[in-house]
Amino acid sequence: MATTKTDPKLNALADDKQSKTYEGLTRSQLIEAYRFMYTSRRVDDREILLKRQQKIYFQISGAGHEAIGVAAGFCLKPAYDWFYPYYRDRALVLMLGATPYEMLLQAVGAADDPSSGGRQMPSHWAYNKLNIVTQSSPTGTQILQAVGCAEAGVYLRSHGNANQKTNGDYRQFKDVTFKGDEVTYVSLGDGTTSEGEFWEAMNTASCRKLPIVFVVQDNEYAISVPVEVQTPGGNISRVVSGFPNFHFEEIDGTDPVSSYAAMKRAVDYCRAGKGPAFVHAHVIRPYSHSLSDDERLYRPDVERQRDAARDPITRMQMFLIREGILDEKSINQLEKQVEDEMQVAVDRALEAAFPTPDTITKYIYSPDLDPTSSLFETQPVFPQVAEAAAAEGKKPVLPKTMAELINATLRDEMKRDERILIFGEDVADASREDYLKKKLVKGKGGVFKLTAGLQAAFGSERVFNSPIAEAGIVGRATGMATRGLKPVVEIQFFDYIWPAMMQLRDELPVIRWRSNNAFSSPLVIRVAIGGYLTGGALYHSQCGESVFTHIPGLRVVFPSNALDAAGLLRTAIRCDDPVLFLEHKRLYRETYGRSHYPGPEYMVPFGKAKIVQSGTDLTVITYGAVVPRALQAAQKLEREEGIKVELIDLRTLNPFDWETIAASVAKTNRALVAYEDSLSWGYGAEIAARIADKLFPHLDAPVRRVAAMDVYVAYQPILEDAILPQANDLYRGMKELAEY
Ligand SMILES: Cc1ncc(C[n+]2csc(CCOP(=O)(O)OP(=O)(O)O)c2C)c(N)n1
Ligand SMILES: [Mg+2]
Repeated sequence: MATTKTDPKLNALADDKQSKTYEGLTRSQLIEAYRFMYTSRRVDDREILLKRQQKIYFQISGAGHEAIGVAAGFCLKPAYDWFYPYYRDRALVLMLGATPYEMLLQAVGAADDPSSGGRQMPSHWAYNKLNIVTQSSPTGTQILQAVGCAEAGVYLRSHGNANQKTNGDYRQFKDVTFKGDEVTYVSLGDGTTSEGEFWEAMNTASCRKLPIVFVVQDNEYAISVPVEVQTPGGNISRVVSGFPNFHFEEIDGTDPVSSYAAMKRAVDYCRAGKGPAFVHAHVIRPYSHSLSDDERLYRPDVERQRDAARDPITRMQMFLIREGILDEKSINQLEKQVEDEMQVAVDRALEAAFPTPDTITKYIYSPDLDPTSSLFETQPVFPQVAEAAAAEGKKPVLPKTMAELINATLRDEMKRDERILIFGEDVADASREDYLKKKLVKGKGGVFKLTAGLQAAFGSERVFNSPIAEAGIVGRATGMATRGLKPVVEIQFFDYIWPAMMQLRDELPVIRWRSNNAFSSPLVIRVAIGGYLTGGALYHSQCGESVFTHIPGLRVVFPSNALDAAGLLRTAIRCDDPVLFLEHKRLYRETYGRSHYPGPEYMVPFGKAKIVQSGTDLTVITYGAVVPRALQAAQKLEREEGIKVELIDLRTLNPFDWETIAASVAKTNRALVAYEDSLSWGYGAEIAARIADKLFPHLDAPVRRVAAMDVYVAYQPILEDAILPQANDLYRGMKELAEY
C-alpha cells in the first residue's frame, strides 16, 4: 500500500489503547483501511453528482467492493508488484497511491488525466509509476495480459541480461524492471468468468505455476444477469476447484479483516513461487451497474435491502466502534477530513484544462522510433557463396527460400536480443525437451518449420509451445511486451486468428494511445496466410488483411519474396510498434524470390514499396502472392502487346507507400490494384479510392481492381483456380485497362 494519510492523532489514539491486532492488522491500519474505503465511496458519490450536473460524462462505481480492495492493498506493493485492476477497484487503486484528484481528472476528461489524457472513461486505471497497467472496457481481456505480465517476471528472473538498455532499437525506449518475488494482481467480476479468455488465463497460470493472484469480485450480477446464469451452480469457486497448482480462497469480501487474512495467504503463496492463487470474494453492488443502469428494473427491494445490510462501509464503521478503535466523534472527524479534501480535489479537477484536438493522433504509434525512417534502411551483405563455391570447384550454393530466411532472421535476432521470446502452437522443436537432449527426436519447429531448431538453440524458456488458444497467444504476448520483452509469436493459420480478435482490435494496438503513451506493447505476430495451395480449402487459405489495416496502431506487413521477408521481419522485431507479419504459405518455398541470407543487420523500412518492374503504360499495385502472378502477366503483355506495366509491390500495407503509387500513376495515368482477398471491401478498395480522389487529374481510365471472387476458397482445385485471381485474370485486367 501507499503511504498513510490518516491524521496521526487518530492513529496514536488507536494504537495507544492496546496492541491488539486483527489477523495481523493494527488498529491504525484499520483506521487507514476505513479512510480509503470511505474515500473511495465518496469519490463515487461525488462523481455521481457531477454526472447529474453534466460536468462529467460517465460514471461507474466501486461501491460495495471497497473492503476486498483495501485488503489487497495491504498485501501488495505499488511499483513492485503488478496490477491489472478492473473498474470496481477504486479502493485498491487509491490505496496503491492514486489520488481522488487524479481520478476526477479522468472523469472530467482532462489533458492531465494521468491514466489516459482524457481518452478513456473514468475508472479505467493506468498509473505507470505504480505498475498499474492501462485497463480497458472489454470484460476479461486484462486477464490474459496479466498472465503474460507474470510470465515476463518469471522469465526476467532467470535472464538477467534481458533488462539491459540498448541503443538503436525499441530497447532504447523500453525500461525493464522486475523484482524476484513480484506478484501480478488481476481482478474481474463474476460475470466475466464466463469469458473464454478467463479460462485460457486460468489454464496457463495453472500449467506454468505463475505468481498471479486472480480476485473474482462476485456481486452476483453482471449488469442485470444473475450469477446462476453465468456460472453452473452459481459458484465459481466450486467450478474452478479442480485446477492444479492453485491456492484457493472463498471469502466475504465485504469484511476487510477476513479478506485481508485470505489475501495475505494467497499473495504469500504466489510470492513464495508455489503457483497462482484464486480469491473469490463475495461482495455487493449497492448502486446500479453504472449510471446508465437502473437495477430496480430487475432486482426487488427485498434483495437490495439484504445487500445493504452487508454494506462494507457501515460494517466497517460498526466494527471500529465495537472494537473501541474509533468512536463516533472521531469517525465524523475522519469523514469530514475526507470531505474537505474531496472538495478541493473536485474544485481543482473542474478547472483542469481539456486536451486539444490537435493532440488526437499523438501516440497511435511510437513517438520515439519511426520504422519508415532511414534507421531501418540497411544494405544486404551477401556472403560470397557463389564465388567461393566456384573457386573451390564445388556445386554453387543455391539461394534460400523465404521459409529459410525467416528462420535465419529469427535466429540472428534471438542471438542479439535476449528479450525475444517465441511461442505459439507447435513452434517448439519438442515440448518434452528430454527427447531432444537424448537425440531421440529431431524436433518439429512449426507446422511450416519456420521456427525449426530455435528451441534447441535458445532453450525452452525462450521458445515454447502454447495451448491451442489464440486469444491466449496474443493476450499473453501483450502482457509480456508491456513489461519490455519482445514476443515474436505465431498464429498457425490466418484462418484461426479470430479468437484473438478482441486482443487484436481492442487491446494490443490501443494500449499506447489509450494510456497517452504511459504504456506500450511492441511485439510481432507472425501469421501464415493465403491460398493457391491446391487443397487448402476454406480454413487454410483465407486472406483478410484489410480487417487489420483498418486498425489504427497496428503495423501490417506482407512480403512477397525471401529477401524482403528477412529485411522486414528484422524491422518488425526492432521497431517500437506492434506488427502483424503476414507470411504467404505459398511463397514459403516458392522458387520465385529466393535469396542468399542478407546478413544479420539487413533491414527494409516500412512504408517503402518496391518497383518490381518499371513501365510507362499502366501501374499495377499489389503485394504478397499476387506479385509473381502479376509479374508473369505483365511480362506476357509486354511480349505480346508491347504494353509496359509498372509493377509495384507494396511490401507493407500499414503504412503504405503513397508517394511511389502517386508518382507512378502520374506517369502512366492508369492504375490497377490487384489482391488475393475477395474483391469487395478489400485492401485494394482503399487504394483505389485514394487514387480516384487524389490523382483524378492524372487518370485516363477508371481505377480497376482484380481480386478473388466474393466467396470462400474451395477445396477442389478447379474451383480454387476460378475463385482466386490468376495470372490470366491479371493479364486480362491489365490489357483491358491499357486499351481503355
Ligand atoms: C466483452 C464485453 N462484453 C460486454 C461488455 C458490457 N459489460 C460491461 S460490464 C458488464 C458486466 C460485467 O459483470 P461482472 O463481470 O460481474 O462485473 P461487475 O460489473 O458486476 O462488477 C458487461 C456485460 C463489455 N464491457 N465487454
Ligand atoms: Mg458482477
